[in-house]
Amino acid sequence: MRLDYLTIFPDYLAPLQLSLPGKAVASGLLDVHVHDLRRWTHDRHRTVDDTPYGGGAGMVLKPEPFGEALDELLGDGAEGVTVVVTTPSGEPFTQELARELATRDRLVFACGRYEGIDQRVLDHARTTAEVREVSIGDYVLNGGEVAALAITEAVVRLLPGFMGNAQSLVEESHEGGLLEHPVYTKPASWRGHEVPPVLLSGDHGAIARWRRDQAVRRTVERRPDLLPASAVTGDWTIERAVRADAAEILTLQLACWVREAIANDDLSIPPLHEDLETVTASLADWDTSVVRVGGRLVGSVRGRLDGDVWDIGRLMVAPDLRGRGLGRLLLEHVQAAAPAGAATYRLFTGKDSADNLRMYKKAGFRVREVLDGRSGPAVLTKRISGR
Ligand code: 97T
Repeated sequence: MRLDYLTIFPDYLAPLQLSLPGKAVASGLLDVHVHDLRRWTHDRHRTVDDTPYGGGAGMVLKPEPFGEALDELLGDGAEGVTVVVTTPSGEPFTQELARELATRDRLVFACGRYEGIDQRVLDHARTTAEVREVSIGDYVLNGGEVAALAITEAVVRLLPGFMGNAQSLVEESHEGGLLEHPVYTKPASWRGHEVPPVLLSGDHGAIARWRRDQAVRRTVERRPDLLPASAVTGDWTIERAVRADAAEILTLQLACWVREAIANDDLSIPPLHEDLETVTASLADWDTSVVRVGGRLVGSVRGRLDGDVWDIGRLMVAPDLRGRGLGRLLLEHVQAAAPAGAATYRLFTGKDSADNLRMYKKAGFRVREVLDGRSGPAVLTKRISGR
């Protein structure tokens, strides 16, 4: 595979000559070329950037140097070549994309700096080669060089013949799967910390179960976004509540609003003081939905019309299933249930319920007022689009 890099800081790419890529170069597997973008400038100051049209801060990399560089590197036949433009606004770099790039004959990395590269460079390159704008994560770098290095390492280790990549099949479990379980080696006791005894038991079934459990726990804790929707809720259903649901709704309601009461330092909130009769009666006054997982009631929400306002309330999710999008799902569901006469959604939440407020704001709700002076709940509203 041939790799080209266009950069105004060629020294930044020195690591390519070292260690693993370096060995792959020595073995003839890789052909690496780092180019100083200024080679394709013609003025005395070797200018590569200019101010943005339309104004604004920062500088934009001029089209001419990149254009001439790509003309030279791509020639007219760019079959099998992918131009990789590293940019914070690119598609996310993943193991899947690494595998795709590893199938190409050549990669040409265009490392951006400043506010980016004149868009026409990419538009023009697309007329002859495949162009991928790629981001390595949601954070800001000074330039694309480090991103290009990260992409290079992930791609090169997948190339057939790259040292020790026979195990790569195993490692690809990362994509879409669970995070890895923790690992330990000798000694069994170190500075007062013990290796979990199950790993010393010789019981391979127990070890496999423990590792799987650890992997799931880590994933739930650190990367709930990796969990498939089915893992969020197993086999879930969302249905209109019936009278027989009242007791379970009350139980979940008490569990959820104790948390609310603590977060807002207020034990007087109504959901904590209702009895079964009140909840049962409310099912007649409100359009209430419940989510069940494997038969268990784990979430609920309700809505009802007040003039042209669709009041949303009692959005609750079982404590062990928080952070997996179930609340958002219920909120979507109850909004979709608003009848034709509704023009605005309205809901209440504790003014100090940070997680709730964040979710509602993300869904487009805005705080209108805080009732009862400082202490009361916040009222949030959102216009129903097109009404
Ligand atoms: O932040 C950047 C600045 C320039 C070029 C690339 C990046 C970047 O790429 N992935 C994340 C950030």
